Amino acid sequence: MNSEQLRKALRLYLVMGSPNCGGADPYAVLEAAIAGGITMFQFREKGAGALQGAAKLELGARLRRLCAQHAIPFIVNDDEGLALELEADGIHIGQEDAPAAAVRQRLKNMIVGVSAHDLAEARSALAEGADYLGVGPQYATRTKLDAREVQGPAVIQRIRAGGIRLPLVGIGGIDATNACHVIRAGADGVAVVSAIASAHSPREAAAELLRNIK
Ligand code: TZP
Ligand code: MG
Repeated sequence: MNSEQLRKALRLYLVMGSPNCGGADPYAVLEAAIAGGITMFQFREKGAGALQGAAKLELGARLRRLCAQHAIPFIVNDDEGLALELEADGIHIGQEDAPAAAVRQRLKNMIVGVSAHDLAEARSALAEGADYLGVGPQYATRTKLDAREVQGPAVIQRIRAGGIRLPLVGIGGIDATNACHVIRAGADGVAVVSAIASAHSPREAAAELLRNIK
Protein backbone atom coordinates (compact mmCIF):
# COMPACT_ATOMS: atom_id res chain seq x y z
CA MET A 1 0.00 0.00 0.00
CA ASN A 2 1.41 3.40 -0.93
CA SER A 3 1.06 6.52 1.15
CA GLU A 4 -1.96 7.87 -0.77
CA GLN A 5 -3.81 4.56 -0.35
CA LEU A 6 -2.93 4.62 3.35
CA ARG A 7 -4.25 8.18 3.64
CA LYS A 8 -7.60 6.98 2.25
CA ALA A 9 -7.64 3.89 4.46
CA LEU A 10 -7.18 6.05 7.54
CA ARG A 11 -10.40 7.99 6.88
CA LEU A 12 -12.48 6.15 9.48
CA TYR A 13 -10.27 3.96 11.64
CA LEU A 14 -11.94 1.74 14.25
CA VAL A 15 -9.71 0.81 17.19
CA MET A 16 -11.21 -1.88 19.40
CA GLY A 17 -10.95 -4.94 21.59
CA SER A 18 -13.49 -6.96 23.54
CA PRO A 19 -13.43 -4.64 26.62
CA ASN A 20 -14.70 -1.76 24.44
CA CYS A 21 -17.83 -3.53 23.24
CA GLY A 22 -19.99 -3.20 26.36
CA GLY A 23 -20.71 -6.92 26.50
CA ALA A 24 -21.57 -7.18 22.80
CA ASP A 25 -19.75 -9.69 20.60
CA PRO A 26 -16.65 -7.98 19.13
CA TYR A 27 -17.04 -9.96 15.91
CA ALA A 28 -20.60 -8.66 15.47
CA VAL A 29 -19.47 -5.13 16.34
CA LEU A 30 -16.72 -5.25 13.71
CA GLU A 31 -19.09 -6.73 11.13
CA ALA A 32 -21.58 -3.92 11.74
CA ALA A 33 -18.85 -1.26 11.70
CA ILE A 34 -17.61 -2.57 8.34
CA ALA A 35 -21.18 -2.43 7.01
CA GLY A 36 -21.32 1.17 8.24
CA GLY A 37 -18.22 2.09 6.28
CA ILE A 38 -15.09 1.92 8.46
CA THR A 39 -11.95 1.94 6.33
CA MET A 40 -9.33 0.46 8.68
CA PHE A 41 -9.27 -1.59 11.88
CA GLN A 42 -6.89 -1.92 14.85
CA PHE A 43 -7.13 -4.86 17.24
CA ARG A 44 -6.40 -3.34 20.67
CA GLU A 45 -7.18 -5.95 23.30
CA LYS A 46 -6.39 -3.89 26.42
CA GLY A 47 -7.80 -2.84 29.76
CA ALA A 48 -9.95 -4.50 32.40
CA GLY A 49 -11.21 -7.90 31.29
CA ALA A 50 -8.98 -8.04 28.19
CA LEU A 51 -8.45 -11.53 26.78
CA GLN A 52 -5.03 -13.11 27.16
CA GLY A 53 -3.07 -15.88 25.50
CA ALA A 54 -4.96 -18.34 23.32
CA ALA A 55 -8.30 -16.53 23.70
CA LYS A 56 -6.74 -13.26 22.52
CA LEU A 57 -5.09 -15.02 19.60
CA GLU A 58 -8.31 -16.74 18.62
CA LEU A 59 -10.37 -13.53 18.65
CA GLY A 60 -7.59 -11.74 16.76
CA ALA A 61 -7.60 -14.45 14.09
CA ARG A 62 -11.38 -14.20 13.60
CA LEU A 63 -11.29 -10.40 13.35
CA ARG A 64 -8.31 -10.61 11.02
CA ARG A 65 -10.20 -12.92 8.66
CA LEU A 66 -13.25 -10.69 8.70
CA CYS A 67 -11.10 -7.70 7.71
CA ALA A 68 -9.43 -9.69 4.93
CA GLN A 69 -12.82 -10.67 3.52
CA HIS A 70 -13.74 -6.99 3.25
CA ALA A 71 -10.32 -5.65 2.21
CA ILE A 72 -10.05 -3.62 5.43
CA PRO A 73 -6.43 -3.17 6.57
CA PHE A 74 -5.90 -5.01 9.88
CA ILE A 75 -3.48 -3.43 12.38
CA VAL A 76 -2.36 -4.88 15.73
CA ASN A 77 -1.74 -2.63 18.73
CA ASP A 78 1.73 -2.92 20.30
CA ASP A 79 2.38 -6.64 20.04
CA GLU A 80 4.91 -7.56 17.34
CA GLY A 81 4.60 -11.30 17.96
CA LEU A 82 0.83 -11.16 17.61
CA ALA A 83 1.08 -9.00 14.47
CA LEU A 84 3.33 -11.61 12.86
CA GLU A 85 1.23 -14.52 14.01
CA LEU A 86 -1.96 -12.97 12.65
CA GLU A 87 -0.23 -11.87 9.44
CA ALA A 88 -1.46 -8.37 10.15
CA ASP A 89 -1.15 -5.57 7.62
CA GLY A 90 0.51 -3.44 10.25
CA ILE A 91 1.30 -2.56 13.82
CA HIS A 92 0.61 0.54 15.92
CA ILE A 93 3.05 1.54 18.64
CA GLY A 94 3.00 4.20 21.33
CA GLN A 95 5.78 6.34 22.72
CA GLU A 96 6.12 3.91 25.65
CA ASP A 97 6.49 0.84 23.40
CA ALA A 98 9.49 -0.49 21.45
CA PRO A 99 11.35 2.25 19.50
CA ALA A 100 9.72 2.86 16.11
CA ALA A 101 13.03 2.46 14.25
CA ALA A 102 13.54 -1.06 15.64
CA VAL A 103 9.97 -2.10 14.85
CA ARG A 104 10.30 -0.63 11.34
CA GLN A 105 13.51 -2.65 10.90
CA ARG A 106 12.00 -5.93 12.12
CA LEU A 107 8.62 -5.66 10.36
CA LYS A 108 9.81 -4.45 6.99
CA ASN A 109 6.64 -5.12 5.03
CA MET A 110 4.13 -3.94 7.59
CA ILE A 111 2.43 -0.59 7.99
CA VAL A 112 3.95 1.01 11.10
CA GLY A 113 1.78 3.54 12.91
CA VAL A 114 3.17 5.63 15.76
CA SER A 115 1.40 7.73 18.41
CA ALA A 116 2.69 11.30 18.53
CA HIS A 117 1.66 14.06 20.93
CA ASP A 118 3.49 17.05 19.50
CA LEU A 119 5.62 18.24 16.58
CA ALA A 120 8.86 16.89 18.08
CA GLU A 121 7.44 13.37 18.45
CA ALA A 122 5.96 13.60 14.95
CA ARG A 123 9.39 14.53 13.54
CA SER A 124 11.14 11.63 15.32
CA ALA A 125 8.46 9.18 14.19
CA LEU A 126 8.93 10.34 10.59
CA ALA A 127 12.71 10.01 10.90
CA GLU A 128 12.34 6.51 12.35
CA GLY A 129 10.25 5.35 9.39
CA ALA A 130 6.66 5.60 10.61
CA ASP A 131 4.03 5.22 7.87
CA TYR A 132 1.33 7.15 9.69
CA LEU A 133 0.78 9.06 12.92
CA GLY A 134 -1.97 8.84 15.52
CA VAL A 135 -2.29 12.18 17.32
CA GLY A 136 -4.20 12.71 20.53
CA PRO A 137 -6.00 12.81 22.71
CA GLN A 138 -8.00 15.31 20.70
CA TYR A 139 -10.81 15.44 23.27
CA ALA A 140 -11.45 13.97 26.72
CA THR A 141 -11.61 10.19 26.66
CA ARG A 142 -12.63 7.57 29.19
CA THR A 143 -11.27 4.73 27.07
CA LYS A 144 -7.54 5.12 27.72
CA LEU A 145 -6.90 5.69 31.41
CA ASP A 146 -3.26 6.76 30.96
CA ALA A 147 -3.98 9.13 28.06
CA ARG A 148 -2.00 12.37 28.05
CA GLU A 149 -3.48 15.83 28.44
CA VAL A 150 -6.19 16.81 25.94
CA GLN A 151 -4.71 18.97 23.20
CA GLY A 152 -7.54 19.63 20.78
CA PRO A 153 -7.19 19.70 16.99
CA ALA A 154 -4.70 22.61 17.27
CA VAL A 155 -1.91 20.07 17.80
CA ILE A 156 -2.63 18.70 14.32
CA GLN A 157 -2.41 22.19 12.86
CA ARG A 158 0.97 22.65 14.60
CA ILE A 159 2.26 19.33 13.22
CA ARG A 160 1.12 20.23 9.68
CA ALA A 161 2.53 23.77 10.02
CA GLY A 162 5.82 22.16 11.02
CA GLY A 163 5.98 20.53 7.60
CA ILE A 164 4.92 16.96 8.50
CA ARG A 165 2.87 15.61 5.60
CA LEU A 166 2.74 12.00 6.76
CA PRO A 167 -0.71 10.33 6.76
CA LEU A 168 -2.24 11.25 10.13
CA VAL A 169 -5.33 10.47 12.21
CA GLY A 170 -6.64 12.20 15.29
CA ILE A 171 -7.68 10.01 18.23
CA GLY A 172 -9.34 10.46 21.60
CA GLY A 173 -12.93 11.45 22.36
CA ILE A 174 -13.86 11.77 18.70
CA ASP A 175 -17.50 11.32 17.72
CA ALA A 176 -19.89 12.44 15.01
CA THR A 177 -20.24 15.89 16.59
CA ASN A 178 -16.56 16.86 16.60
CA ALA A 179 -14.88 14.72 13.90
CA CYS A 180 -15.13 17.50 11.29
CA HIS A 181 -12.88 19.77 13.38
CA VAL A 182 -10.16 17.11 13.45
CA ILE A 183 -10.31 16.79 9.66
CA ARG A 184 -10.33 20.56 9.19
CA ALA A 185 -7.18 20.83 11.32
CA GLY A 186 -5.33 18.69 8.76
CA ALA A 187 -5.96 15.05 9.66
CA ASP A 188 -6.57 12.49 6.93
CA GLY A 189 -9.01 10.66 9.15
CA VAL A 190 -10.27 9.93 12.63
CA ALA A 191 -9.58 6.96 14.88
CA VAL A 192 -12.38 6.08 17.27
CA VAL A 193 -13.05 3.49 19.93
CA SER A 194 -16.20 4.12 21.93
CA ALA A 195 -18.10 6.23 19.37
CA ILE A 196 -18.51 3.03 17.35
CA ALA A 197 -17.73 0.08 19.66
CA SER A 198 -20.05 1.23 22.47
CA ALA A 199 -22.78 2.57 20.20
CA HIS A 200 -26.26 1.06 20.25
CA SER A 201 -25.83 0.58 16.49
CA PRO A 202 -22.16 0.43 15.48
CA ARG A 203 -23.30 0.37 11.86
CA GLU A 204 -25.29 3.60 12.11
CA ALA A 205 -22.57 5.22 14.26
CA ALA A 206 -19.93 4.48 11.64
CA ALA A 207 -22.16 5.71 8.82
CA GLU A 208 -22.93 8.94 10.69
CA LEU A 209 -19.24 9.60 11.40
CA LEU A 210 -18.44 9.03 7.75
CA ARG A 211 -21.16 11.44 6.63
CA ASN A 212 -19.71 14.11 8.89
CA ILE A 213 -16.17 13.84 7.54
CA LYS A 214 -17.03 13.67 3.84
N1 TZP B 1 -5.03 6.69 22.35
C1 TZP B 1 -5.18 7.97 22.64
S1 TZP B 1 -6.76 8.31 23.17
C2 TZP B 1 -7.23 6.68 22.97
C3 TZP B 1 -6.15 5.94 22.52
C4 TZP B 1 -6.15 4.50 22.24
C5 TZP B 1 -8.58 6.16 23.29
C6 TZP B 1 -9.63 6.69 22.39
O1 TZP B 1 -10.88 6.14 22.71
P1 TZP B 1 -12.23 6.91 22.46
O2 TZP B 1 -13.30 6.01 23.05
O3 TZP B 1 -12.41 7.04 20.97
O4 TZP B 1 -12.15 8.23 23.16
MG1 MG C 1 0.97 1.07 23.28
